[in-house]
Formats: sequence, structure tokens, C-alpha cells
Amino acid sequence: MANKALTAQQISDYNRDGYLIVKNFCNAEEIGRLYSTALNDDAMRKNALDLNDQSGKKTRLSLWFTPGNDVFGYLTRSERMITPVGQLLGEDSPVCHFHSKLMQKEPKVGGAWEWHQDYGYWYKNQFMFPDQLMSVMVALTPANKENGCLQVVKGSHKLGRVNHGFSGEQVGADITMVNNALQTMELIYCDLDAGDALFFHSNLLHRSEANLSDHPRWSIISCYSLQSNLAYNETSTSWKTPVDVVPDEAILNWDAGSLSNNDFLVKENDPALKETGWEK
Ligand SMILES: O=C(O)CCC(=O)C(=O)O
Repeated sequence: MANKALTAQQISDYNRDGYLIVKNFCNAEEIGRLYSTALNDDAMRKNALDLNDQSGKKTRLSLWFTPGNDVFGYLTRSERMITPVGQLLGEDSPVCHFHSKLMQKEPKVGGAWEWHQDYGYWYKNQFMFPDQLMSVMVALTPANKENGCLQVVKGSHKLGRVNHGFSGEQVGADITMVNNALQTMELIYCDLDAGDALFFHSNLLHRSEANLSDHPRWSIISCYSLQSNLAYNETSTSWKTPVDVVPDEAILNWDAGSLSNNDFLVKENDPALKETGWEK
């Protein structure tokens, strides 16, 4: 991606639709380095959590808060990432990294995600402003209808937050509201090639189906907030710490450590996870 800044048209598309796809956000060499770290880093593997979907299929992810000096830290702190995120969230306050998740949807076993808004989880952390929260999914493998790509309801971020209840170990949006939204707005399958990025608003309704194909569907999802967006019920700290931005070349050219020093979410130790489902 040669030019880091989004165009006025891209910003207006995001504001209208609640999402934006940027093709070739990472090149093949960068994805190669990220994907091989995802597969081989010990800390990433040891800290993977399995969450049950409604049907009991497992969806595996590793989640950490503070972005480090590893190849995923370099991606999530890169100018290429932070410049557009700042444009979309508003440039009057520094961008902070809430957390990142490596989503590991294995062939045949990778579970579904129920319809939800990310703010359906995050209002429990008492973040004040959903417009100042967003996620960026970067595909490490192709994602398509066959292997359970993300589905979004175009424009649904304008609904505001809808009610959420529990669904397996996940949180699910009120199905009446989801069905109303699906009758009113367009359902989009976000077909991504490896290296493409999907930027989406914290109130965008989205889900994904299980991966019943023979191919893995792996991605990293990084969530960002602005420093001005206070979270009154969140014990991690990176959400209020401005991102220490690195040049894009870091992803390929800088020495990258293991993720072993990262502050991973540990399911067993997290009271919120035990009591009320996991804290996404
Ligand atoms: O990766 C997926 O399939 C869904 C993830 C998701 O919905 C989320 O992290 O909010």
C-alpha cells in the first residue's frame, strides 16, 4: 500500500457503510512473515483460547493488549495502520491500541461467530464513545464464503447499540433487531485475499459461519480507540496509551522478538470470563 492516507471518498464510504475494504494492505512477503510467526511462535500457540460457539464448535484465538516489538506489534503500530485509523476515528486525539486477536479458523473445526456488534461487548468495559472505537481485520489467508469469511450488514452501525445476550461462550445481538436489519439493509460477504484489510465500526453488525472447508481461515483483528475515549471498567492499560508508531518497513526489516513478553488474555484467570463470558 504505497499511499498510507485514505482518500476523502474512502472516508465517506466508511461513514456511510460502517466498513471499508483496502486491497493489498500488506504484500505477500509481509503476509509470509506474519503467517509463519502466527503458526510457529510458542507464546502465540500457548496462549490460544478455545471458545465454544452455539453448536459446540470451537473457535480458536489468541488475544493480547500491548503491542510489542514483534512482527504483529510492528503491523499494529505501523504508519500504514495508524494513519487511516486516525482519519476514521477523528484526528483530535491520539490513537491507542485496545487489543489484537489472532483468529485461527481451522478447516472443518473452526466455529462460527454469532451476529454481534463489537460495542455489544465493549460497552461492558464502559467505553464512552462507540464512534471512537473500531477494528481492522488483516487476512493472513484468503477468506471467502466457503471458509467462513466475515459477513456484515452494510450501514448497520447507524442503528446504535442493540441489546446483546449470551450465545455459547459468545455474546449475540438481539435476533429480532438483526432480522429487521437484514430486511432493511444489505448483507455483504467480505471476501478477502491474503493481505487485504477490512476496517469496521464498533457498532457494525457482523458474524461469520463455521469453516467447513478444507482450507484454514486465519486473520489478525486489531482494535483501536482514541485516548479521549475513556473506559471506566477496563483494567488493561494499552487502550489509554498512545501507539508508539513505527515505519512500515519494520514489518519486514526490523528484528522481531517472540510474543513471549506480551500481556495475553488468559481465560482461566479472568473473572469477567468466568462470570459473564469472555471479554472480547
Ligand atoms: O473472525 C471471525 O470470524 C469473527 C470475528 C469477530 O466477529 C470479532 O472479532 O468481532
